[in-house]
Amino acid sequence: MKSTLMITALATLFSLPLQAAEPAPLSQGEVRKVDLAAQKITLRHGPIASVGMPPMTMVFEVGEPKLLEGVSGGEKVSFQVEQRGSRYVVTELNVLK
Ligand SMILES: [Cu+2]
Repeated sequence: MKSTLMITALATLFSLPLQAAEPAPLSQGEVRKVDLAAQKITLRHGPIASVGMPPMTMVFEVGEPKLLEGVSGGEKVSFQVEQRGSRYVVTELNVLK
């Protein structure tokens, strides 16, 4: 009986930090333009809850150049955005097939 309680307590302790560390859900968008040289991407995006942004078309910086590899205009993507000061940086980008 006592050990069951202990296991439950441990499970609770360990699951809380895991939930807190979960990344924000991905946002959806469509690629308008890719600028490899400037490491920028123009996306028409849906709402981005993680940074409180409504749907719009805008230019994002890209965290790593390799995120833009094989990405071209017209493709649907899911992506993650991080706000760094006044800049919005795409940190994850997946082309949706
Ligand atoms: Cu925006």
